[in-house]
Amino acid sequence: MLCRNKKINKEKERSKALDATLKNEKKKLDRVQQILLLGTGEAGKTTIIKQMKIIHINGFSEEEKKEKIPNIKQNVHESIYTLLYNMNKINPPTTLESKNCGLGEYILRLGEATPQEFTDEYYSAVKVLWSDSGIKETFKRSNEFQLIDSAAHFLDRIDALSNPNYIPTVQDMLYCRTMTVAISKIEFTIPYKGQMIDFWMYDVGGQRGERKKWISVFEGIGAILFLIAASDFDQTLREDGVTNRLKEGFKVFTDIFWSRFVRNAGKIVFLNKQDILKRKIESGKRLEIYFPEYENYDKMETNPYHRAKNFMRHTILEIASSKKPESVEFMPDVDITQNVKSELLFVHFTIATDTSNVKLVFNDIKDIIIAINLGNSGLI
Ligand SMILES: Nc1nc2c(ncn2[C@@H]2O[C@H](COP(=O)(O)OP(=O)(O)O)[C@@H](O)[C@H]2O)c(=O)[nH]1
Ligand SMILES: [Mg+2]
Repeated sequence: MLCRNKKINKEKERSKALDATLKNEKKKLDRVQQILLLGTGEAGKTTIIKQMKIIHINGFSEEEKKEKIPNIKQNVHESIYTLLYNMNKINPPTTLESKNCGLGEYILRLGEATPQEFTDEYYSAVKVLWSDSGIKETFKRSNEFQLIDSAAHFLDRIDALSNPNYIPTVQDMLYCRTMTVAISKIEFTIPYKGQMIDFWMYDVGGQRGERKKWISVFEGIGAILFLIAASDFDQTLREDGVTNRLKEGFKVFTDIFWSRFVRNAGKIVFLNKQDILKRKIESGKRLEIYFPEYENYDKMETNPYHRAKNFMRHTILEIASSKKPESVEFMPDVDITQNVKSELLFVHFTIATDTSNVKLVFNDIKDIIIAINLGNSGLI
């Protein structure tokens, strides 16, 4: 516990220092394209930052990859523990094949915290359990509890991870989930029309408790990249286990879109996790259960996945063209709403874990960001 507090304090200090640096460097900002990543927890913000490092900087060194091994192991344990723990919590409950009950009890006995040591016995138990029909059934119903998105990726790779010489692949680095609590920044340079343009991209925590910090980074921001996990439509928030995650994503976007602090910023929405959305819709999950208005949306579209993703884009455009809200959630007592130029809004469908997809989309939006920035500074 002590260590944890220390870590948070350290991160607070770093966040404060970054704030101070920002103020000092204010003069330089006009020439830099600043992008702020926003969105609810687990929408994919930190994954986009990792992609910028892969695409525009130098990717991950062997050292950086090795440093992530404890986090990856944590993802493995959290995944298998959560699946087992929830088998008799969901209604109707699921059960392990009787031959695997002992292995299930062994993992549950280790507790929620990541074990100190990952033994051969541990790895083989996880491997057997991951192929158990009861666990498979529980995994299919993982929208009924809180399971990290990287669960299937790492549980499928248990053989590779158990090798003592294991070095994470780039894909492992992209899937590794760690919660962001401070504000961090990545800088990169892109050639544009014969000159080099500097970009600063900021990553923030997305959980409810983290959003108060967002306002401290608004000043001078040229573009907001707002991430919504489109696949979240049948899941509830990790923070309360009740609120629909996608509805929360739309609600927070509404607050940001209408905030006067980002009046002149370009607003780009990534409807992310399209791979998971497609899989869910094609496996028969029904959007109308959570969004009744979907029932009557574009009945002419015969491809169910296209219909679902278009509905989400439609919802975003509706938010941007309807009346401004009374107040916004992260500043409840202040009227910070305003009239927004909706021509500054762009919507993309993305898969943040897919480097070639992010490369294409980013190439598209960088021109928009530069154009908006030049427009704001009166240069065009
Ligand atoms: N399959 C899939 N997983 C994604 C995608 N985007 C993010 N993830 C995973 O979702 C989890 C949460 O992403 P993260 O970037 O940490 O979200 P943040 O809380 O917004 O920073 C990570 O395990 C990512 O690897 C996506 O488009 N598809
Ligand atoms: Mg994050």
